[in-house]
Amino acid sequence: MKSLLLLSLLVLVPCVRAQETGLIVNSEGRKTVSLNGQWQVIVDPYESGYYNYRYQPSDNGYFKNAKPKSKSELIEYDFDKSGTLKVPGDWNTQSDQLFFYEGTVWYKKSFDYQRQPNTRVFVYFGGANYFADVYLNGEKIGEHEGGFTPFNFEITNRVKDTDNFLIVKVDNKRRRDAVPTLMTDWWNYGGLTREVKLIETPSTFVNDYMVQLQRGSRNRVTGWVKLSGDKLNQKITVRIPEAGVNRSFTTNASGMAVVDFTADLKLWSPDSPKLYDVFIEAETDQVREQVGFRSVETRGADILLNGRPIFLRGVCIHEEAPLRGGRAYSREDAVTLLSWAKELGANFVRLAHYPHNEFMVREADRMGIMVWSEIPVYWTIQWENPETLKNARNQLQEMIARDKNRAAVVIWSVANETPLSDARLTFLKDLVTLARHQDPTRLLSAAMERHYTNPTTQMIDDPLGEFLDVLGCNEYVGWYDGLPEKADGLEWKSKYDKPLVMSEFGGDALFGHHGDSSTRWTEEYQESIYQHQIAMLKKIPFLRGTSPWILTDFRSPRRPLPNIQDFWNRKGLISDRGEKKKAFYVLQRWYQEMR
Ligand code: GCB
Repeated sequence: MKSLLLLSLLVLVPCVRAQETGLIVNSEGRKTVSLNGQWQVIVDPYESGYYNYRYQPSDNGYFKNAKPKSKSELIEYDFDKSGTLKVPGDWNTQSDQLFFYEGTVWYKKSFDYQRQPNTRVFVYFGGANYFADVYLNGEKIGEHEGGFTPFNFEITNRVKDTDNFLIVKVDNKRRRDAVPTLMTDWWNYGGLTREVKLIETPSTFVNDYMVQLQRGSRNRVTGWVKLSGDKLNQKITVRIPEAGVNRSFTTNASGMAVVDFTADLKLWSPDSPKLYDVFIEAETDQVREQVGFRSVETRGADILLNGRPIFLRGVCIHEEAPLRGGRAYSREDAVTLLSWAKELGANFVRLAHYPHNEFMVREADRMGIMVWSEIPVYWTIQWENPETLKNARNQLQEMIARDKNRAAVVIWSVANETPLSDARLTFLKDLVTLARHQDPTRLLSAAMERHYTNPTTQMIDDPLGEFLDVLGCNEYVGWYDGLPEKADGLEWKSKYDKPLVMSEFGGDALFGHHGDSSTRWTEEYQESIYQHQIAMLKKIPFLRGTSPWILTDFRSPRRPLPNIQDFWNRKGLISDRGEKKKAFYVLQRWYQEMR
């Protein structure tokens, strides 16, 4: 019996990730102190605040925030006399000088903090692009790689009542071995791009939990609760008052309890995005969250939501702030973007090409929009480099850790348009296995490779398809691949009996630029692509979703064409100023027909 329990623990309690002792989720209802606002900054292109002139890490870097103690002491920096930048926010759109900058910027924020007895304090970053070294009061407290996932460090024994200074070195230099690698088609916005806050918890606290319907079930909730602290053995209760759930469990010596109960739940769906107040109560702590419950699975080529076949009427979105440009980071940004998606008739969004800020996913939960979320394993990363794999694994784990309780998220995707090779397959299979282990409830996908077997047949037989639940394909028939009419004679075939989501298609148009439908860059050309594409898509028997590229124009250094692109990818159905192009209405009409 004991070994059975242990076995089920091993199966059900996959892994508690990365930051074992830290807060993984940004739990609502906790005491938090925002560190958003203006931070003092020093731009440091040669990293002379980090390395000495022999290129060795210096003991007296800028993180010491030193001040001359006498009139003759030499100190060559001064945060207090340098400029400021707003956090959250990218640096590129806050200063003309930093628009194309890729390198290091040092951020400093001073604060006071009266910690209550028997509490713990964490400093929490929603995201920093790309590499962050974090120092408190002159001492290093941690570092983090990856531009799009949250991280936190405990500062309980370091924080003082007054005059703390938090310094973060943020470096967004691209690297060949990083994830993403050197080449992307989006702007490398640098900085503390998401919220920064202090979070206070009791000394033993609910570190993390997962409560979701078991895959394939519509009334059995399974998951786990994990405590962190020195009183790990506790009774914990999961309550969902509106559904009459009040169940208690006991955590084991490592603070872990398996949660498993049945409940009569009104299920979450785009038509009825029901969220319940869920209380996780331990003896020493409690958290409250809004959680929706829904099942998602596949059967042959069908995607089933709550047991019923559904078509994912979607659109791709970059984390580009609507109207003002720059990285999106706020609830308002999320509401604007997702409202446009709704207006289009979408019930689904593909959040490309990295995990977006948490507001996007939480608003999608509230608004009833299904989400595909992915990591920036994009194009040609270093498949054979174990450090690159480790990095990709970590980003995947952090993405799942943050959003695993969001009903809106139905698909995790592990890669985008990666070229076929054995090394790539081994790498991506590893990510698939990891994702399934960490979250057995969701569907897995990737935007895969496909190829022509003859001029009119597109074949999906990428070996990765065998390991995925949903096939994703990007195609640009009518833009990079022939003219729009080419779609008319195309037939799609698949080696797999699995649903296909056409995860990208489209073409560029500058809003307000008009001409006939064969003139590139006009709204009419883009409109024609959508017309021919839709006619083709309707004929694909195993198609179960579409997320054309893309909701709004977004910045890209690869797009210099003057007066048309001006460093914007113009494939948006909506311009960077919020103006809807003709193709928007073509897609809207199709999505309305399908409702
Ligand atoms: C793609 C990529 C996407 C690009 C897009 C384009 O296939 O996945 O990141 O932005 O094409 O516009 O070329």
